[in-house]
Amino acid sequence: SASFNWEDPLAASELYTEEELAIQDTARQYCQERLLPRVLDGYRNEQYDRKIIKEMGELGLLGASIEGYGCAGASTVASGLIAKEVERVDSGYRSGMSVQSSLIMTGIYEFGTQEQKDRFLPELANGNLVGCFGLTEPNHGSDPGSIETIAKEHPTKKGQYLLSGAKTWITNSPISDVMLVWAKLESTGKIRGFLVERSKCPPGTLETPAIKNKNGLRASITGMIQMDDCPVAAENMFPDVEGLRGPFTCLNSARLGIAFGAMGALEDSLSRARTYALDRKQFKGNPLAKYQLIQKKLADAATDAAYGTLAATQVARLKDSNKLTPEMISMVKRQNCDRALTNVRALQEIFGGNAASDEYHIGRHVSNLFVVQTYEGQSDIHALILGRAITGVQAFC
Ligand code: TGC
Ligand code: FAD
Repeated sequence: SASFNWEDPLAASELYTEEELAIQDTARQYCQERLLPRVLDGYRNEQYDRKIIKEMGELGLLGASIEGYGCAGASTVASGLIAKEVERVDSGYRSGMSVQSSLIMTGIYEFGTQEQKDRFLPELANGNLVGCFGLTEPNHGSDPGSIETIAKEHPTKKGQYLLSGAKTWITNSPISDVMLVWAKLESTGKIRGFLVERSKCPPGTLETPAIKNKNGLRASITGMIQMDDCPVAAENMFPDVEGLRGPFTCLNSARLGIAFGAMGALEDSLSRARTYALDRKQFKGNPLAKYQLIQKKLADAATDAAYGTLAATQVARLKDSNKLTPEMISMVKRQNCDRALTNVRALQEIFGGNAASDEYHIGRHVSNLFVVQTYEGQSDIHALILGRAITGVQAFC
């Protein structure tokens, strides 16, 4: 007969295929054995080890739902479960992976020429190359339609563009070999995607300084992309896609990964809070877990983690059966990030003063989840996307 499993209360695992469960197991083993032991050091010292991308590539975790090019060709659910396992350790590690898998690899796979796919995808899949995605600018975050980075045709060299402008808050940029930069074509004013290769940029045309002293996502590396007449061959431009459909298609994939990932961070926090509440005794030798107010925090977190996982799984299945709409992704990205952040903040209280020590890990999840709720469309922006779909009236401006 069935028994209640607090770690999977609504039996989400029943919805996964054997292959998906095997991929989740591989990811969990790697994350717990190889990433968890590094995370405190990485977070304390703001150090991201580039080897992590290579290790993930060797295990087939990068671009896992892409067919061919050395990728696993797994389901969207399997990709989501990978994100969940990585973020169970740290949102920053999931971030570095999301940018590689969902943002740049998906962009090339969906919109690249055959030559671009052949040249970049296998090397991004095995982690030999590190990539990033440059959309946000110092003056334009939630409103990427207003970006100012410009691509103009080279005045003398045919088949070459010169990119100028600045991108900021770009995950992986300081260590990237190839950057997917979104810029407006001077001649048309339309947004286009360019694959900027660091090795082909003459000195002084490209800088990618790191943004230091973050108070969240410290185990990932974040920086700027500063371009000053940076030459990019026309063969490195996506040939057809114009406007925001390009970057948003990549974001659809990454946002769904975040909806799974945030549930990993929440589940890890729940598990740690439960252990702490059973061990820690206050008032006549009772464990904290005996008190009703503590139990409510655990019940709330377990409920939201279970609901969020099921919802993300449903959206991923709809994606694989071509029944997805972007609003579905907005709904699960927003809800899962909001619920993860709210619950993790409540669970943090269970640790009392010890929550202030990073060795209990809970404070790290809280700080990370604030960023996760903000990037790839802050929660209120996703509320407006949903509001527009519900009413037919847009409220952005
Ligand atoms: P809007 O008029 O809504 O749309 C413009 C064009 O884009 C198309 N489109 C989509 N296409 C595919 N998927 C989607 N989800 C799409 N959403 C819109 C749309 O059909 C239209 O196409 P066309 O051909 O008619 O031109 O555009 P808007 O300017 O009104 O957009 C407003 C808003 C708020 C929805 C949008 O700008 C938005 O989502 N803002 C949030 C910005 C954001 O998410 N930035 C993310 C930066 S990357 C990042 O954070 C990576 S962190 C990674 C990590 O470290 O893990
Ligand atoms: P703003 O757009 O200035 O928004 C500030 C606040 O105002 C938000 O709460 C927002 O919801 C609200 N707001 C804005 N407009 C409206 C409105 N019309 N109605 C109501 N409220 C509104 N970007 C990339 O391109 N690539 C990356 O790899 C990347 N990685 C990141 C990593 C980190 C660690 C961080 C912190 C950010 C990263 N970003 C990246 C940038 C991220 O996507 C943006 O920070 C995010 O989209 C929000 O933009 P903003 O910071 O400019 O905030």
